[in-house]
Amino acid sequence: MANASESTIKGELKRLEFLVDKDPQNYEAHMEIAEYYHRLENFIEAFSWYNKANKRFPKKIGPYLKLGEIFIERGDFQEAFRMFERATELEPKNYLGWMGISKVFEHFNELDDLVKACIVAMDSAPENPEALISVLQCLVRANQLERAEELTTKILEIIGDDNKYLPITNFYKGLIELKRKLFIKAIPILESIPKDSSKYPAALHNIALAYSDLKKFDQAEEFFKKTMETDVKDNPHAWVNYGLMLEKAKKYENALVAYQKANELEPGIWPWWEHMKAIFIEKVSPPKNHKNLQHTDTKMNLGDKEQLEYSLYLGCVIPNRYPVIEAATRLFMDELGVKLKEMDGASCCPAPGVFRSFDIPTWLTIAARNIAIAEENQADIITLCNGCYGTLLEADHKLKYQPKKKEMVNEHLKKIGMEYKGSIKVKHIIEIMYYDIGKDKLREHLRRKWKNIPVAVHYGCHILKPSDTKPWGDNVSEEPRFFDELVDLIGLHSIPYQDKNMCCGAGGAVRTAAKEVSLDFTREKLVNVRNVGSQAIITCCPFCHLQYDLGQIEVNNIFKDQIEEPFQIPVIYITQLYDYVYGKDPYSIGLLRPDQAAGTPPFVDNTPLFETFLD
Ligand code: 9S8
Ligand code: 9S8
Ligand code: COM
Repeated sequence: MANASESTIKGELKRLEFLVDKDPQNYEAHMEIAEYYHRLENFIEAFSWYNKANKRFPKKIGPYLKLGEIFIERGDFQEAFRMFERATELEPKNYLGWMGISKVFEHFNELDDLVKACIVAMDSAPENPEALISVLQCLVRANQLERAEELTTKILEIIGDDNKYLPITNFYKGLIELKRKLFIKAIPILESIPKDSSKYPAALHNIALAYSDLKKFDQAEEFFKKTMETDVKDNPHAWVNYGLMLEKAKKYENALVAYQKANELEPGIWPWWEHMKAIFIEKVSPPKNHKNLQHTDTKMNLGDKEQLEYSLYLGCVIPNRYPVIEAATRLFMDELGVKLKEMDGASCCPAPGVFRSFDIPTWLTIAARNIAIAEENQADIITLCNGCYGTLLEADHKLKYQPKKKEMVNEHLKKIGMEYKGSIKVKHIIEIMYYDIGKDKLREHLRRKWKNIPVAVHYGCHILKPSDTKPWGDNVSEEPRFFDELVDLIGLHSIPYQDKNMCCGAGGAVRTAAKEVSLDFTREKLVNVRNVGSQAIITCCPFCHLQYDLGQIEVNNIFKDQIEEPFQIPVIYITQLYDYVYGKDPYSIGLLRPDQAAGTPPFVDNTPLFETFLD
């Protein structure tokens, strides 16, 4: 049969070529020939015919669009852009040109430009459902969920109830809710996608993910099984997703099979299956020299300067509640060749929102004692917590510039044989990453990137305010970017959300004194973060971290009736985020939990971060 149709095509091609020979001005014949070759995947011939058409009919938009498509297929996005740009110059109202341009922006991850191109495309074909659906797809990819939602409403109005575009429109509607982590809302929409729709397999897969996030593992498994009866079975990401779900369901043997399948399809896609096997199946501790745990010995190239070295100040929350932040940070610094000196005998900083609010001399003296310990180390302080940073930096500043205060604290410190000199600086880990290590160095150690997923960066209060003693530059504190830049650097996409600089709710002793009030802040922040489809919250303060992670569970209980669905937004500390892209094992850095022991972080499951929605 194939041969028969092939020979018909050959005949057809002969006839068309004859037409062109007879009349070189026959544009349609040129394009038909090219399309035949294109369909036969004979790109060279297709390209040469489109090119010929383009040269002979420079005012026609068709060849530009087709050449653009071929360039994209070949991965030459620069050339593709040139073609589509020319097409939009010829016909500014042709949505295909704008969609082509948007594909190029999507490839280069230029999300703002992508959205702009989509909007022009949308305005160019306001009543054409096919065009609008391409725009919809692109808005969902760019994570413009509110815009995308408006567009689905518009498309549904245009097409009515009974239309071939209904399933695909509903599919994106479901995907929008899924990205918002509104699983209970997403499932019925996705379930309405009929079997004969091209989106059916992706819908099955996404339903499986939703059930997995809802911890309804039986249903999740049922849908994964159905998914794997479709073409999705050749998608390695889908097998990783399947494995992650089985692992959560504690079906480790089956998870192993799924991971192996994923790695067969794409070597190295989920290298941690060996580790999972050791922990859960063989019940031995994972091999120490596991390849993902090995770190490079690259030392910082600091020119004449010596190796970077800091006094590690841990504060209270990390050792008591989130020791995994310490582990992740030590691994991170070790990878970069940064030396950390211990601060033996350090106490609470003391917390700015608590001690400073009650008694400044006491606050200052305790802070001075901590700084003096680091002075004995002769190494600047690295703080991993905004509150500790707030206290130690502020106290250091006061003591350096107000001699009377320095005298006062040293009188006290003398009694224990200590002295505050003012010989070192107090720094925050974000400051050290941004200024001392620098983006170039941070980039050098990358072994993988995060998928381009939208995340919400939370700065927290004490890293920004009071701004006069902070190192971020004039007027930065109102609209800071430095932390977002560090997050974007490793592949993620930090997205804006409402009241981004608002307090997480924990600080200033509010969590201790008025838990519900503090959690109400957190609830509001979580709503804002979820609305824009953020897949995680990134922190640089263990107290904020605790408030979002453990606090999220508390919000889900206390505000059950006010929130649409329970929140499930993973919370990641900055060094955990980096360790993962530096190839560290997710179990060792607390992203995945080796046992499900209640009462240990993370309280919100991080697995969804590694999952991929199919669209
Ligand atoms: S230490 Fe005691 S309570 Fe806390 S973590 Fe940060 S702030 Fe300083
Ligand atoms: S936000 Fe307001 S005060 Fe704070 S820094 Fe950390 S915790 Fe959350
Ligand atoms: C917040 C510290 S990190 S405090 O509660 O404001 O002191």
